[in-house]
Amino acid sequence: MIQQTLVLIKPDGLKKSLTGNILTRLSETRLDIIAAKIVTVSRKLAEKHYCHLKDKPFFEDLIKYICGEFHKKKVLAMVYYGEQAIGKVRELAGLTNPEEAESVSIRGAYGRITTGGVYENVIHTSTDEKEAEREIKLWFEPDEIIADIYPTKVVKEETKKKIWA
Ligand code: IDP
Ligand code: MG
Repeated sequence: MIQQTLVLIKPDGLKKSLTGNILTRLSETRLDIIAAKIVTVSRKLAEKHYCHLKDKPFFEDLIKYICGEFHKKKVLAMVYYGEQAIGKVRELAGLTNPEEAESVSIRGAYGRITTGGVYENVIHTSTDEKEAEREIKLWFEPDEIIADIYPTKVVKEETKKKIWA
């Protein structure tokens, strides 16, 4: 089954200069990158992304973590596309808890649990097709993705936007 999945290299991954290593590991999957950008994560985007965890005791620290308060204020957001994309990337990423993740997985190799209890696990990947769709639509506009993965429509925009001067 052809799928797409959202992949984020989180602020700790960028701070620790792990981007190259992580992309090399991800290239083992032979999946295609169909979108990529560097994003400074707003609190609003972070809260929407992690809305399923809003009642957890670690939620506030998680929001600070993904917004880059503990590292650099940026993440690398990408969409990977191809056969069984979700499972392949999840498998390479490893378990959520970096101490339980296999040591050869990305999270097992590079993640840590802080003394404050945040799982700094360097990468996010979608869990299933429903989550992937919600997350990809949250992080990317249709024009930023080079494949037609979900239906789109054309609307006339009245809002102001910045262009090159
Ligand atoms: P996932 O990233 O493996 O899909 P989720 O349950 O969706 O795991 O959690 C999102 C993120 O929240 C995790 O990647 C991790 O950074 C953080 N997190 C999840 N569970 C815990 C926990 O029990 N303690 C601290 N941080 C957690
Ligand atoms: Mg998740």
